[in-house]
Amino acid sequence: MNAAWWKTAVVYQIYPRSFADSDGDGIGDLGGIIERLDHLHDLGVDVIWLSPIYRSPQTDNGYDVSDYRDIDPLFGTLADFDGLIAKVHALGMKLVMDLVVNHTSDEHPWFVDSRSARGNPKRDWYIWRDARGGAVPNNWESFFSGPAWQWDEFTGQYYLHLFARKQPDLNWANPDVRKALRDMMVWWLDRGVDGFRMDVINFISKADGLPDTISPQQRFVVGDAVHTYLAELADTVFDGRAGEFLTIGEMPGVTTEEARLYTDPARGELDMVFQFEHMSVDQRPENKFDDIGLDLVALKTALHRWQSALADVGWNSLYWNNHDQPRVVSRFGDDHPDHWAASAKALAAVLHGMRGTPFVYQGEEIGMTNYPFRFPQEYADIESVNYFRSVLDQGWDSAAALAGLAKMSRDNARTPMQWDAGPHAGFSSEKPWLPVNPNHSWLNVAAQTAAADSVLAHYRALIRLRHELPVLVDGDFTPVMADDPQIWAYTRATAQEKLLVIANCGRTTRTVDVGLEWMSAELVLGNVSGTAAALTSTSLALSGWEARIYCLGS
Ligand code: TEU
Repeated sequence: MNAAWWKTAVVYQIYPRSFADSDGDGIGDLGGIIERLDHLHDLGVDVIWLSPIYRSPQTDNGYDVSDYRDIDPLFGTLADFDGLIAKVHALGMKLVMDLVVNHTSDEHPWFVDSRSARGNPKRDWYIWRDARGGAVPNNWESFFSGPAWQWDEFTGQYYLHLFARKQPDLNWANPDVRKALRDMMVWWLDRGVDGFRMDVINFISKADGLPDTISPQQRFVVGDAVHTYLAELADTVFDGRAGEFLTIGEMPGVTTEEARLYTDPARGELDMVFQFEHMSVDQRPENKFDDIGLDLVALKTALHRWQSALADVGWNSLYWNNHDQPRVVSRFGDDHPDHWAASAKALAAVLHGMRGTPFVYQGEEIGMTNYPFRFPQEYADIESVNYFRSVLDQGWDSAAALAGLAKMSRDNARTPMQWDAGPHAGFSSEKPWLPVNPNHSWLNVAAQTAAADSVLAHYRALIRLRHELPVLVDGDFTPVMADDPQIWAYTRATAQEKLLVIANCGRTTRTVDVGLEWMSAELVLGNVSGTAAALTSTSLALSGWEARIYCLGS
């Protein structure tokens, strides 16, 4: 078995604002998380990753930090946090914080000082530039629509913001910035935190001279100092504690070649990264809200590429969902009530069977689906709100934009966790900040907790298999039927065990021949009740969205 503890772990992501509300303000909080820890312990997850809970004006729901060393009153206090981490550790789980250090809020004291005067000592903590030809310094674009530069009248310069105007980018080239951030990270580790998920950490180095981008798919030009900065963090913040902590780099656009370097244990930069290749197969590169539909072979090819690229060095994260992505059942599965559960289980099986650390996003374990958004005013997410405003400003097709938002908006992942069929789905005693999906009347934790054939039971079983079968951690990955447009199949093998993971990713029954090798193989997990415990024929008839995992040799 691999030495690194996180190679046998499963991580659960909580978006605190939408998880559970204990103080009746309609917004999730730390007290709500504490009340629901048993659900996570019963699920069997090993690590909890919290999306940001730092003090923030909430322009980007906490990804705009105004005080790195305090908890936002929306979520509670530092004392509440200390109570949470004590309970998480008492249950044998670990807690990872979301580290948002590419940018701060414009209300952070550092930026308030920086913007106060050109000569302020903190001016160079952010990225300020003069106008070029009376306009923005270059052609960089924000991820939240519009230019990535904001004019500051008071000091007569622009500042860079790759995201919202209220999220100015920090200048990582400044050693004082890096020192202040390192000190903050150590402060949290000393408080008991077990690691960090590092927000857009491959954005922290910008190209010298801030040159114009040369392609419409590039929003800005990355620099070449990310490895240097990460190595510096490893040598200082994590020095002497290597192996105890989990570091995950969120890296939009990262390539397999770069990821091999970032996650190579010999380099000690990161344990794993979030890559985005499989999250863009159904989106036009220039516009994520322009849904081009799912090509299963493209999806399989993307994930298989990452399996082979990191087979001999480095480590994969495995995810379908997070707070930025639409719900996978609606996106890559089939959220029709007749196929919803089977497709949720099938997608879970093909992901959790792969080599890497699986991440489960809140609500994924019960198969939560996209929300039935219809009107622009229903959206809260700044990315969605800004996008629709830019569609109207440009005179583009607003109906097409609304259809794209309904499919891809981040708000699909942020509707309240569905605990039960009661008012507000048991999330809160009051009207939540974002509407609850009406399907919570039947799609909720309470309805699945005791059901042996529920999506929740299937996730519990997959997580248990991850803890019990070494081949799931160490086994080689080999695609099978890679070009089939409906069947997703692969094997995992060590010298002692071999698994066949196979799923029918469509509604129509498919019969496939798996070869003599699999005769008498043992069924370790299926998603259709009554499936034979062992294979008696090499011909498998898989019903719509049926998935099976067979094992030889255990
Ligand atoms: O997201 C980084 C990122 O790439 C986003 O553009 C994300 O991929 C996009 O919203 C999906 O289309 C991180 C956080 O996860 C996100 O919630 C923040 O809004 C963003 O950084 C800025 O901190």
